[in-house]
Amino acid sequence: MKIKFLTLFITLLSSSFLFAQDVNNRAITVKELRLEYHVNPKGIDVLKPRFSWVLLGEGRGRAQTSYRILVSSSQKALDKNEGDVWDSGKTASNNTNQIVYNGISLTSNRTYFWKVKVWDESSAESNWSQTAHWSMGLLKFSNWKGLFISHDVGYDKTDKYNSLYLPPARYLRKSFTPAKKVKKATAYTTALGLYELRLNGSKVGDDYFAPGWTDYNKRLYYQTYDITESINQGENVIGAVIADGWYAGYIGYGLLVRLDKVREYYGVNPSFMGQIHLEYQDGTTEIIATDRSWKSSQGAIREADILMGEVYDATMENTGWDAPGYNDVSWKKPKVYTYPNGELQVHPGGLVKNTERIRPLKITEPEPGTYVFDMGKNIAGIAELKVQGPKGTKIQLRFGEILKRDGNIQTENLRLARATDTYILKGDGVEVWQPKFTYHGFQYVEVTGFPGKPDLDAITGIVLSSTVNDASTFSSSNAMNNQLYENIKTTQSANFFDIPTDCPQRDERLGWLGDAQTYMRSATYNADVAPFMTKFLVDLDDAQRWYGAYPNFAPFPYSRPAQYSPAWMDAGVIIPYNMYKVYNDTRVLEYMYEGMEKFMEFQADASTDFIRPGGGNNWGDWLSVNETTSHGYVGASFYGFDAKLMAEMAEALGKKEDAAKYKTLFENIKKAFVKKYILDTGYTSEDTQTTYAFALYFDLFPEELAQKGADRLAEKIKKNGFKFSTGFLGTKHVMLVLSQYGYDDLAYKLFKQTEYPSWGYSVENGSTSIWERWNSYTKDEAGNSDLNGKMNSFSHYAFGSVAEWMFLHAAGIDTEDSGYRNIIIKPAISKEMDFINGSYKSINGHISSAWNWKGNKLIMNIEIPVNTRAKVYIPTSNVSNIKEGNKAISKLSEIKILKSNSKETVLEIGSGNYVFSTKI
Ligand code: RAM
Repeated sequence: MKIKFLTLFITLLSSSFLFAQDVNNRAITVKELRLEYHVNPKGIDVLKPRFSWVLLGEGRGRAQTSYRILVSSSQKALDKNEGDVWDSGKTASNNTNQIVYNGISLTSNRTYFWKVKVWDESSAESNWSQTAHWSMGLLKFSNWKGLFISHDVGYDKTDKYNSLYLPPARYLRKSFTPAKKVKKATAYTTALGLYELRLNGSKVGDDYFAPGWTDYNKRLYYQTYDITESINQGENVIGAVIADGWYAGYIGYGLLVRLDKVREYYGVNPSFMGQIHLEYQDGTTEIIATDRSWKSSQGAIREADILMGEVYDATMENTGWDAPGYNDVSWKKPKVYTYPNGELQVHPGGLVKNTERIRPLKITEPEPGTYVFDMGKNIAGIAELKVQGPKGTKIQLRFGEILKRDGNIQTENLRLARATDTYILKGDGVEVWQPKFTYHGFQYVEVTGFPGKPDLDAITGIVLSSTVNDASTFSSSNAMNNQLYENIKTTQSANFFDIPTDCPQRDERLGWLGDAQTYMRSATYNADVAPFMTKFLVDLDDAQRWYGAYPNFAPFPYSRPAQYSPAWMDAGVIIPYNMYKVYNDTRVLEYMYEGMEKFMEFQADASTDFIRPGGGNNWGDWLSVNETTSHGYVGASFYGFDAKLMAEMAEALGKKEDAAKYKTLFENIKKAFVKKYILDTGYTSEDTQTTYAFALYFDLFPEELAQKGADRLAEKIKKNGFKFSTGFLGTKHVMLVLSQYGYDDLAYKLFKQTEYPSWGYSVENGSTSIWERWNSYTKDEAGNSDLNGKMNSFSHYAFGSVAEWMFLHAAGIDTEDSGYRNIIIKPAISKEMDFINGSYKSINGHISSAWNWKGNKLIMNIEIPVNTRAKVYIPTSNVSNIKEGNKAISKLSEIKILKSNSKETVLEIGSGNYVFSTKI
């Protein structure tokens, strides 16, 4: 009896164990915890930060019905499930992002620990997530003790247009000895200019180009570094190397066009400010702040300028200057500078990092002693030099994107960016050197002065970027298009450099807004650009002109009047809108709203009867070929688009009256626009490809004429040999509109085109990046043509805006609402491709959409993340013909048939993996 009972007990136990396991398999797991879009950010200053996470779970139709967030002051408390800082309690909500912290007020210099659990669709509770953490920066003025310190290096400015002024870097150091045993040490540092923080002989952190570019008159970002591990119990040395950077150095085309100021747009002398917080084990604290007791000197960096390059004389190194035991008697007292008006804040985006190290493919020697290293792709960054040779040997590095026919690098298109680095050897074994305060756009590195013959180890490509392109994958049956996708990512990486620059190589590198707005949605598919763009919108808001226009680029360091342009200034509305659409971010809309309203007023003021004229510097559909769209048309159509987006954003913010106001404005603009530009035949009055693309995409065509307009666009493209006549603005809109109006086949023809002008033309000419112009280069001209030497960049992301179409249409991944909670899977299925595979890591999780043909059978592989739903468009009217796996869809309760018409069948599905097939 006893034994029987025991067996029964064991059976029960094991079956309940099995059952539990089954439940466990189905349990949702919570991953990718983020705060303000960052993983475990150090030193934030958002007082009500936002949480997000991603859910994983087996099966289909999985969802979150509630969550509970715990925030604790220590890991210990969190482990005991004590939310002593915030316990959200079980909160009925399906939100997994943009969840606003609502606990006690957060304190300077504190670390917080958090975790989250969720309840699923059947109220089953998940495990706690792993612990995440963040720390707060220095939030109050009274927390700051540091002074801005540096020293002057006088110079003669009289010949500013004909000679470069490139001052040496300044070095600052301070020796200190902690009084007691250190529990935690944190550095809060910044500079007007650029700085590298050093501690006990090493660089602190892995940032480049700190503290980033802002309008320094309005704000300056500081960095927070946890330096606990590097602090010694005895002597320590904290140091900083500082250079001009964007603050005091050459920026953009100022020198080229001989602006009144060619450098020093924000200030003359770079200076450093910061402090170290030492928390001792006994609970007491000490602060080591920049002050007059620091020491200041010069060193090996003789010149350092973003555009011009760096000169490093290793014979002038103050060996050991940033480590204990150094004698600094010859160093001077620093000078103290005042920081004028701006705020001291935390960089919302994160700084530039080294995202990849590249070994060169080969070395050529076009002339004796001139070695050209081919890095294999056109990147932004620097070259690390490794060399051994006699003291005083001078090596020069120059950079080019293409080669001339004779094998030498072409530098003409760099214009006045000298882009030259020099290293002078100390002659002390193997020397490895990287510049700190310059960067270049290049595929080729020219090395001269090298002692002996260099091998491939002599140069390493250090790719620098603010973002990592890991949000998507894309492949198709057309190899050229796959290379195009790589080229787009390479160029995005090269230009997402603290701000979205137009190009990384010549004397420009400015945050050009026409480029940025046209590319914004594409950028979101390739990388998580939410933090990067949050920062850039601050720049954009800061750069808004007093009269309401957004400028041509941001930050805007030049003091020129009327610097705005239709389709460039509209970035002030289009970029925030996309932040909302893609990341469900309404906070950024709130931040921008007042400025956007002012911008709308500026436009209203400039308009007559709801037609906004060209005005400002109007570049129209910049770099279009063979067709010109009038500036008036660009101005008027973008005004309509702005009104439409403003209505949607006002709605998202719950501003009902404003939403109605902008809806009415849009209708009025549309009426006026139709009257002026759309003919009864369905043609536009200008009849260019771009005019159709704008009017249709911006919803400015009368409904009854829209299809006719699209037909005319298609006809024009066919007549043009399946080629574009569009520029920066028109191109992507042509693609989007063709797919919207039933011309997927035609869109693929353009996508696959290899004749000029097309993307394929650049790929076939060996490009590894996106060019500024449709015809930037041809193999025949091989870098020798006039065009190649003038305004011509081989790393300009604007034409890469086709990525938007590749994901929205070719792969068919879109969001119906904001933030991909309600997903649309509507691939552009066409016989022009055998297959397309696309995936995208949205803020709500991983989405993938792949389709291929097996004869006449269409197969669609789809993955929808937990807690989201999708509408899937299958291009057949025959519902009974659609299978999922090997079952008819009508047999599967988790698949809802929403509608079916002559064109397509629309299904609704929940999370999970699906394989649909149908005969077409
Ligand atoms: C060029 C820039 C940019 C473009 C403007 C109009 O110099 O490179 O790409 O937006 O001009």
